[in-house]
Amino acid sequence: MELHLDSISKQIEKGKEDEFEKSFKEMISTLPKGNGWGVSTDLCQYQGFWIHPSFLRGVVSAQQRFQAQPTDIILCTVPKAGTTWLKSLTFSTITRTSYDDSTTPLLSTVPHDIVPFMELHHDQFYTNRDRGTPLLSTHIPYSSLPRSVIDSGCKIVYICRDPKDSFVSMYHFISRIVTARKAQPLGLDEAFELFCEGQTFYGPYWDHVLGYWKASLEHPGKILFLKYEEMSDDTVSSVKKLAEFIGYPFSFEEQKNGVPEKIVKMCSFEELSNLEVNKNGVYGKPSTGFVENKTFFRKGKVGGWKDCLTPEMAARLDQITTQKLSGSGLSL
Ligand code: PAP
Repeated sequence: MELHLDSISKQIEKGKEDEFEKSFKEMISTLPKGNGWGVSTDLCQYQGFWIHPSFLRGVVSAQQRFQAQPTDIILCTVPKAGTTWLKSLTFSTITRTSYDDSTTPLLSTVPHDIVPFMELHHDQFYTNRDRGTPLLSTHIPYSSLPRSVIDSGCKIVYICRDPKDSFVSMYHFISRIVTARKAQPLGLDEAFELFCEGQTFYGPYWDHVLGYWKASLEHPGKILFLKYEEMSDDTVSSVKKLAEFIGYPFSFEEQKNGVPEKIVKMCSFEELSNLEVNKNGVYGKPSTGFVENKTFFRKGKVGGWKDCLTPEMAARLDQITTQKLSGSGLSL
């Protein structure tokens, strides 16, 4: 009898999946298409942002089915602004009484596999969500977040970065992926033009940042807004602030024993990028393709754009940034 019920519920699930797939395909065919930077398919413009179709499936699925819990902590990031770092720091902060620097799962698992990514692991979230830690991550823009994320009152941590560094990071990341797939990557000038026009992964960059910035001003207790540059400048203070915000503050005793400093060291670019798993492992799924873990660790520097952009390019991006952020109270 139980077996019979099991097979009926599997059929119902399969029916729902087929229905979702059909309506998703219909919807996607109506969306404006944009340059996909040499990655197999075009980007789709969905609710004002340019998204790769394989991630868009996850965005739509999450919008329809993801149920946030009030205890969730969602790491929201604009791509190439410090997701890998933020995942490592937050995971280590939350699990610090279970693991230390010699036992942490970060030693053998890429940070992206430690904190699930909503767009990629959406199928786990509405049925059999792993409740091991309350952490999830996403690049979904604020205005497109699943309704339950807003309604549940769960905490959101957002990180952004100087668009010049994010652009350069994205350009190298995509070039490495495209080259690994034996295809032709975009030239720097072409990629730069697309980025300036807003046609980048989850772009326009500035709209993504402004969405979370404005929301953080409206709901300061719910959204913590971080900048990569400030984290680099004083990582220990940033981690203490993060810990406090997510409800895992460091005790006086822990601070005296240098626990925040140990977490910062363990999650530093130097430590993580030298781990075997991050030098030789791969991340992804057959449906979206695989990426070498080492592509998430390039230079990890503030101002690294100077090696890649001309002064004219930098001035142009700065000018767009100033214009877009004007009156918002935010500077990047
Ligand atoms: P994602 O959006 O694809 O997840 P994300 O982790 O946000 O990528 O950004 C990657 C950048 O963070 C890389 O920057 P770069 O290209 O300018 O070097 C990467 O080097 C940097 N990064 C990764 N890990 C760390 C870390 N532990 N500390 C500081 N920066 C890091």
